Amino acid sequence: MRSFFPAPFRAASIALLAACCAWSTGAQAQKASGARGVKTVTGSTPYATREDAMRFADEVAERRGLDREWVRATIGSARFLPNVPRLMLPGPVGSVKNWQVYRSRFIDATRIAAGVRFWRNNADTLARAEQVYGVPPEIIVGIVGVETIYGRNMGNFRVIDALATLSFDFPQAHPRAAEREAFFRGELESFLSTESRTSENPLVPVGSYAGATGMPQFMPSSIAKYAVDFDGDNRIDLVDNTADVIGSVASYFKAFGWTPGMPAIYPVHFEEERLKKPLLLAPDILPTFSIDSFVAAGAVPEGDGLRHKGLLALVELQNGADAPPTYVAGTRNFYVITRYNWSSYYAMSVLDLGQEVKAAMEQ
Ligand SMILES: [Ca+2]
Repeated sequence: MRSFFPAPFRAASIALLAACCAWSTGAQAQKASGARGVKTVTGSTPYATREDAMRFADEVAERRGLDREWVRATIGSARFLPNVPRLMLPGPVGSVKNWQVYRSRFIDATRIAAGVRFWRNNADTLARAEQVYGVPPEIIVGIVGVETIYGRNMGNFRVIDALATLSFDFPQAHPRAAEREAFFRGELESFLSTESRTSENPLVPVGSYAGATGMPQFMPSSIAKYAVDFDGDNRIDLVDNTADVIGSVASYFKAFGWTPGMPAIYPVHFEEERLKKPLLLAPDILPTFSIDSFVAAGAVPEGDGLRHKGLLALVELQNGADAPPTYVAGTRNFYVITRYNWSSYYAMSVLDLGQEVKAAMEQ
C-alpha cells in the first residue's frame, strides 16, 4: 500500500524470490513471553546496540506516548535481513518493460478460479462494500487476487524485521534513499503504535519484505488510516477476515477519490495525421486532458469514452523491445488504482483480473 514500488515489491511476487531467500521463513515461531512480552530472538539483531535505531525508538516513544523500554526492546529484537536492501534498488536503466509478461504472471486459470470462489463466498459483503463505498466487486476482487491470490501468498517476513532493516539499513545507493528511508521509518512508527494499542506481540506479524500484511497487503500506515472493521466484531483483521479485507480495500479506494460508475479505462485508437504522442505521454498517468484536447491531439477513446466528462491520460504499456506498446485512455479511477501500487502495469493487471473473474462468474 502506498508503497512507492512496482508490484514485484509485494508479496504477490514473493514466490519469485523464495529461491534466493532462505531467510524468508520460520518467522512466525516467536511467541509472546507475556501479554506485551518481547522475546529476544536468535540471529543477527544489531539494532539494540545501534545508536541511530535506539535514538529513533526514543523519539517514537515520545511522539506516540509509548513505553520507552517496550519500543527499545521491540526494535532491539528486530533481525537485519541481509538480502532485503538490495531488493529496493531500481532495475537497470533502459530496461524495457513487458506488459504481456507482467500480465501472464498475475492472470491465469488458477487465479481466476480462486477469484470466482472468493467472489461467490463473499458476494453479500462485496455488494455491501459497493453500497457503502461505491467501489464495485471486480475492483476489490482484482486487488486481492493480484496482491496475494486471495490470501494464499501473504508473505513470510516478520514485519518488524523488514521495517527495521529498511529503516536503518536502506541502501544508500538508491537515488532517493533519504525519502525512502523516511517512508519506512514512518511505517515502522505506525506499526509500533498500532501493535502497542492492540496488545499483540509485535514480533508475530508477517508479510512482504517491505512490511505489507494481510490479504490486501496494507502497509502499517494504511492500516491505521484506511482499514475498517467491516463485520462489526470490534477488531480489524486483514489476515483471516474477508469482510474486513473487502471493506478496507473499498475504504482505501474511496479515500483516494474513486468515482462510482466511472470506467477506469477506455480503449483508444490514434489518428496518426494529427497525433501528438509526446504531448499526450508527458503527464504520464496523471489525468490531464479533456476529451476535446485528447481527441485534438490524435487519441480517440472508443465506446463511452467520447462522452467522458472528466480528464484523461494516455497510458502506455511497453511490450518488450520487439512489439509495439499497448495504449489505453485512463480516467481518474485508473489513477486511483495506481495509488494502491504506483504502477500502471499493476493497475491494468487488477482491472484485467477483475474482468476475467467477472466473466467467469457469468458463465
Ligand atoms: Ca472485524
